[in-house]
Amino acid sequence: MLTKSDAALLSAHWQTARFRLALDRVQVMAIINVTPDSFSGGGERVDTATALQRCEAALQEGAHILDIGGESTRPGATPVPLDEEMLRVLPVLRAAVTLGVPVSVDTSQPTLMQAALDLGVDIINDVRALRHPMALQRCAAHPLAGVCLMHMPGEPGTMQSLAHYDNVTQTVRAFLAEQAARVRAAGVAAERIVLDPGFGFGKQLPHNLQLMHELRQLLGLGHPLLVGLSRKGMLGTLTGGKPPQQRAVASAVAALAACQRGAQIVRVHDVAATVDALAVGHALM
Ligand code: HH2
Repeated sequence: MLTKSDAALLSAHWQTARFRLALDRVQVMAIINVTPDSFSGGGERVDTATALQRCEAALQEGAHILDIGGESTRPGATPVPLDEEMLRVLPVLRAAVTLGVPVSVDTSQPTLMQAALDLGVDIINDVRALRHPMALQRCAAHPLAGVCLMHMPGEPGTMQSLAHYDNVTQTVRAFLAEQAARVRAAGVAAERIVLDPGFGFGKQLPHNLQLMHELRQLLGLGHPLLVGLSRKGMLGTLTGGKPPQQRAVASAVAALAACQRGAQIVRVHDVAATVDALAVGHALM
């Protein structure tokens, strides 16, 4: 549970392109993967109509934000060529921005960021924290778009070999502080920026657990925290080897635990289970 002094560090709003999101209630960000190779999915190719049905279902279940991505970043994933990522994602974004809710694009590619912002997308969610050349400039040139900056050492192909830390929380905190300062210095207002410790990205189970236990230490950075624990490998391990599609309960519990430590946005596959867990957790605690 948050102490009073921790609670004082929570943010009131997240400014995004079309919506100023009030963070007095946790924002549930639904994951819409338009990838044939996501760790959490069935390995099938997802067409635009199917992706849109998933968006509508997620909203019915209570999602507040749609996060649409065309590149798998699971450990060992190979990069997707830019034109393929654009082909997968842009038609879905074009339709999603008509649904009346904030839309996020999960990408590190500046060209796709620009195309998405031109379509009216609200948030750039970049697991590489806008470190590709021109990514920061594209976001800074927009007056309002929200950005999510995540901690990941190296690239998805190599990150698990970089999972060595003296103190993972201190390393992640220092990284996020530096990236947020860099993004603010480029002209992105503080209220547009959220930070994400990057659970599972270049981290082993003990690192993920330590980060979760010490999540409050990231509150003092002055930005809202977004966490993505949904269906991740650590939950497979903790549930005795359950496959990704059977990790909904574990994911909802993990989301609630993160929110009790100050996370204000949760990125999830299982929206209905998460919404229930947060509602009950909020009422009981
Ligand atoms: N995790 C994944 C992808 N994008 N973005 C943020 N901000 N935080 C995360 O933890 C995060 C993320 C990986 O999960 P998923 O999209 O389900 O899998 P894949 O990358 O295999 O498509």
